[in-house]
Amino acid sequence: MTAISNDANWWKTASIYQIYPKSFCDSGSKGTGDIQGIISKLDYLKLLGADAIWLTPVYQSPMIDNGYDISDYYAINPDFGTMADFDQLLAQAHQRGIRIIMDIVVNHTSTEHHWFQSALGDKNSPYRDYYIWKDPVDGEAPNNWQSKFGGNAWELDEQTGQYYLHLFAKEQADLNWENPKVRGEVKEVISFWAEKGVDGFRLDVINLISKQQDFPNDEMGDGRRFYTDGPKVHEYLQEISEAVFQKYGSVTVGEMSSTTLEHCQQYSSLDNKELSMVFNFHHLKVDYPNGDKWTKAPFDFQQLKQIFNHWQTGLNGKGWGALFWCNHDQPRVVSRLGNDKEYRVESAKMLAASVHMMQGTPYIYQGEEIGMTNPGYDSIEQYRDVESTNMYDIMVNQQGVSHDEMMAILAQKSRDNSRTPMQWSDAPYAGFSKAQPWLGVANNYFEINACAAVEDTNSVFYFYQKLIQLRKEIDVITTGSYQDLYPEHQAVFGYQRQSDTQTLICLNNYYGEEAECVLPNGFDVGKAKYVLGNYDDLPQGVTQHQVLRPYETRVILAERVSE
Ligand code: TEU
Repeated sequence: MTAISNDANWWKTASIYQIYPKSFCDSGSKGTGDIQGIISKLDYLKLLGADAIWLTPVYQSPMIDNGYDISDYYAINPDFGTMADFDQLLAQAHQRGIRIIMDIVVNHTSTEHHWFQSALGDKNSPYRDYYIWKDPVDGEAPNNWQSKFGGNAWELDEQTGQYYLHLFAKEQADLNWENPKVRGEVKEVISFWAEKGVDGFRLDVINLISKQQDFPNDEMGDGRRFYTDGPKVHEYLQEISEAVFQKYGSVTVGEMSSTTLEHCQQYSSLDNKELSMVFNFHHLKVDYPNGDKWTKAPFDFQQLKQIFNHWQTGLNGKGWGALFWCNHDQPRVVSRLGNDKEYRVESAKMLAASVHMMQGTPYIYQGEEIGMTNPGYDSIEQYRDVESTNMYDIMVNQQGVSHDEMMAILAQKSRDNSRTPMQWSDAPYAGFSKAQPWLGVANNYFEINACAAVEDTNSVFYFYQKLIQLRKEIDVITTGSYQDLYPEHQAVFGYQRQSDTQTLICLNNYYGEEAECVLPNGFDVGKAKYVLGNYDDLPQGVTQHQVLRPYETRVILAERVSE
């Protein structure tokens, strides 16, 4: 048995593995994953070296948004199993030294939640004020705020003539955090899971909880500036943190939609008054030209480097960030920024090293560790995601975008790209289930699967394993400052991490042709050594002049030896 360490800062050298249960492993033949399936794969996660699992929502839910629409915070969705299964998962993970982080969705609830069911149609319901209701303006929605999933963000309650706010699907009603009773309920929910022994929480879109209370029309945009990092968000987070997170010593990661560095410095400030760390998404908008996700576009490499530089230097010594490329809302990174054909293995490893050698806590999304790709769906019937199907309807049926154009956009941008079943083996349905899965498996599972990866010492899997180990062995990865070495370079993303005793350089060629760069003048190559690479024939000594092969990554360490 591996004991769970009691170091309060364990998460600063940890790597966290994200599980999307519906697509992870089906212990039976339902075609959807479940908790017993997760339990059966804990040894695999142990072999990888994961310190913790972030489990996306497994609560009772009508699954309009795959669990991000919670109808009961205290119950497990029977599709995933029972509370006893959950308790078993927690115990079995802890036995292996793996912690569990639960996903908490408290910006909104499902409209099937009993609070909303009572509030709907009844202005006198004790739960009416749990949600945000407004009268129509000139017979229309109260303002022009847009739902993140397309269309106006207000839905009419015909019986009372008032509208409720939903920043996501209309089945996800926003909670009214101004109401102290709502904040009380949130504390109770989180305490319930903390009492069970859960180690931490990932807080869904938590920087959207405080809305500007006059709910103005947005003449310049979709309304987000009136509720993103809103007026009382820090106050509310401090309140929850003091009442729950600090009491239980929970690690917390806030998902921050369209946030700023200044706010994130405060959300994750080192005095731990709000959250342990933050996810921001700016580096994943480099293929959204002019902020528009719904268009097919190459990524902007220079912008990517600038964004990392901004966040790495800006959080150092002030706050803490999550490091990641992939999650259940993002396309597969090897298809997005790498080359998922000729250089799939090389580019998957290079992309992994480029973020894992930064400061922060890395998150690995299921399948990323074996270099899973986008599935390349070519028919709209293959998509399940509410955002994708809504956007198809809006863009094709209402805005006149052609079907073919939209299919190309979805193949690049849809959230279903990452939600395809985990590829465990070359058995039917990739060994994910004995039955037809709820979402089609990518047809490359014969070659790309966990069994094959575990058997091949050169696989992407063992590269991730090594990255996880290096973070534990080399202090500068956690503590060092960050400097972008070649901000203008057209192909190389190279940065230096520096502490009093160590210098680490991470060089990454983001393209399919050879690229050259020169190590900084002050860097003593004589004292340096390669600690990691994605080609198996690294040159002997480190040289000042570096020639990187297609998608090559090299990690170089120099230590100051005391005389
Ligand atoms: O996502 C929040 C969010 O705003 C985005 O990731 C969003 O899904 C994407 O930008 C749309 O283009 C979180 C969850 O991770 C996501 O799965 C949920 O659908 C969403 O909140 C609502 O709970």
